Amino acid sequence: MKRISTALLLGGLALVAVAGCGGESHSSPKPAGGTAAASGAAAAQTFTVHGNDRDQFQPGTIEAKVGTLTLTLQNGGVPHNLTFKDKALPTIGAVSGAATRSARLVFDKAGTYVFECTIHPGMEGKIVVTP
Ligand SMILES: [Cu+2]
Repeated sequence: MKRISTALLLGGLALVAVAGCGGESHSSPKPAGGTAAASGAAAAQTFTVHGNDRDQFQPGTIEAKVGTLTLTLQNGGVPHNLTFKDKALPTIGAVSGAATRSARLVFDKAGTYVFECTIHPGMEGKIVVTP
């Protein structure tokens, strides 16, 4: 009799743990929208991208020229990082709130460089680099 009640108790704990996983942060990220161009001369471009609390990068598309771009990440209450699929490019570690982090990106050639937040699968953006 005592064994059975222990098993029931454990089952109840497992249910509580699953129920505790509910919440907005588990919903799938929606595609990020918008396009904006980096500012400045090709050798000294700057841009700030925002990761919002709905797990989207805004804008989703950043336009830049072949050259050097200082990319700054600023988020809201939810921490996000910015990691390029092209591992030759530097990663920007997770930040939240008023904090920002930047990386200096050198683009030698035109192309589309996709980045993501590795904390939130599907949260992606891209930098379209033109000559
Ligand atoms: Cu994220």
